[in-house]
Amino acid sequence: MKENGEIVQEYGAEQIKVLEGMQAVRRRPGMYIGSTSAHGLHHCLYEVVDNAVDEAMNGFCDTIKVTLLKDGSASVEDNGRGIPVDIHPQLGIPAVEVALTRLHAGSKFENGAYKVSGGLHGVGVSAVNALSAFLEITVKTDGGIHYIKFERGETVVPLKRLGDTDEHGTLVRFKPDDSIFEETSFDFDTISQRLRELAFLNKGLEITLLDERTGKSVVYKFVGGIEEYVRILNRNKDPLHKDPVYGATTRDDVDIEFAFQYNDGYAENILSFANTIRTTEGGTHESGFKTALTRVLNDYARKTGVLKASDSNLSGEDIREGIVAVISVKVKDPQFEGQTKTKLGNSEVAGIVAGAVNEILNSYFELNISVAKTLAQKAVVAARAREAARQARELTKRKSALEVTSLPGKLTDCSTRDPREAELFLVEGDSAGGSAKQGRDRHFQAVLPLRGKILNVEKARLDKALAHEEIRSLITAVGTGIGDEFDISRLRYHKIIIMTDADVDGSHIRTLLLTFFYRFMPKIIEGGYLYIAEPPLYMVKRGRSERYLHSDEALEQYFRRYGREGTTVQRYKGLGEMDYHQLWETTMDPERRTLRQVTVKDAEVADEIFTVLMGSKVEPRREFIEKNAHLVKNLDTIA
Ligand code: 0RA
Repeated sequence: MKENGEIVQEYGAEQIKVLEGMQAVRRRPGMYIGSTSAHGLHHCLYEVVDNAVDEAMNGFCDTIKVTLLKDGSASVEDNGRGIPVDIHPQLGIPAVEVALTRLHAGSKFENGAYKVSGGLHGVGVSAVNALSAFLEITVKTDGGIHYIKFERGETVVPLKRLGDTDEHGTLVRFKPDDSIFEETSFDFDTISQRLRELAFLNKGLEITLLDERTGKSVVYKFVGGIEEYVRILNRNKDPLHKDPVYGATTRDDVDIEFAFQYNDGYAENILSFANTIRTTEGGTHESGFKTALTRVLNDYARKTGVLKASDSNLSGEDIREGIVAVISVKVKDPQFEGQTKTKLGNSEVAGIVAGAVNEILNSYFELNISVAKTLAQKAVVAARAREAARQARELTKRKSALEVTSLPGKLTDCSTRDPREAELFLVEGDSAGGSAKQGRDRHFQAVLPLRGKILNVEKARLDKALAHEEIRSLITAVGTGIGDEFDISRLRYHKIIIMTDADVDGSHIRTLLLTFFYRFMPKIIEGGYLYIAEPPLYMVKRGRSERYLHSDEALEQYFRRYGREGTTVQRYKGLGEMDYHQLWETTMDPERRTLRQVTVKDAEVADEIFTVLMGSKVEPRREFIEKNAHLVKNLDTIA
């Protein structure tokens, strides 16, 4: 052992090293906190918050309060055990001082007892201390209230005992040094969002944000954790299954937690986190999750015959259509890679996560067969739609290469070349098509007849429909192309009007067309270019007067008002029953017709009806129709 004198000398050397460390941080702050912009500023606050969150993650605290003060400082208070204040055996100074003045101090805040540090990139709170005009800590622990203060990382008030308490917790308050930071004003919304995320990732943890500069405050607490997060992300969507699928486990020292729920949309929304840090670039945890999901659903689809032996596997993309998922892992030594250091690089994590998720999902789907079925079927529909889109693109590409501007032969075009005044009528059947052609105003009204073949929506899948010449003609006539080539500026008509019979076949073709536009040209609907013509159901004649009526209710009302006597009622079963003159008067003349603009909601409803109706399985179709009789009826009468 060394003699006393030598220890003092070493202590001095140690002190110099500490000061040099703090100065190094101040000289090159970017190396520690990324930048000295607003980003770096908030990074500092998160570093302090993460220490409190670690305490919560380890089960020692359940409340954190973040305060933005008027003097530009910020404080973070937790009700954890309190940062240790006992004297460090080797260094002879309080542990709290060691933690705040030694870079990567004592491995207490990065590794060691802290199995998983939320600390952003492990810079530690000492770097924050170095970059603060002042940083003070009040610790309640071991029966006492303790206080220590630093300026620019140097101890200015050594740890002292202020009084007694039987409470415990830590309060850290710091003011970023304005000679270091270009931006020194904390942003409420930015911080609020991060705290909300942390609250989701740590179920039950209550996090309060109070802005004393404005009086604004918010409290986050999610007892349901990431499962609740998924529900909230799907709040304005229509989920395909009631409860999110949830799993949590620890495997090979990796904590894994995931939740997902599908909606009836087409987007993929996966949020992944590693050690509570949002990994926007994904990484090994995310790919492990995806691998397992793809594997399990493919196995399921094969086992149950949703996929035939001759079908190729469902792709990951198809399987993830409509998913909302949150994946959170905690690993010992996270490696962050990528452009923005938001990609988890630890290679072993992929296999660990895949294995764990695989197991959990297999047993989940064994117990929840209906969810598995729904998801597998949804993926099959996605696969078909994707393939159909690809084929249609090929076809239109090939076509346009051969005959550059040639329009389909079936199209009777209008003479105007101004899309803003041009209208395209999609007419069911050749005979109605004939009337429409005769009755139209040829200056601005074009007619494209669609033949009955594609009427049988139940048997004709969307991909089959796309193989139809009519649908290809439609794509060419509209002018925009579909899928990746879609270009709204090439839209040839600003009103595309579906004109079909008011019967079951008419409703089927509407369903098909709405679904088609919704899936392949959604911007046509979003832009308000798609309409449905509403032809009359009846013509009532009395003497020389003729009245067109659009519904049974209108007919009843007519009888109530005028009586039945002397009237003859003609019921139109199809557009073909009207002569061209009547068709113009009742359904095509802008002055007299009724058009209904198609909304995205209409199209979504149609899409769901289509999805179920086209299914080859009788049982789900029957179930669906029974369950949604009102929707189907609605679609038959209004759409
Ligand atoms: C006990 C031990 C350790 C840290 C803490 C408590 C602790 C640290 C912070 C930071 C903010 N709030 C806190 N609350 C408690 C050191 C690690 C160890 O030696 O286990």
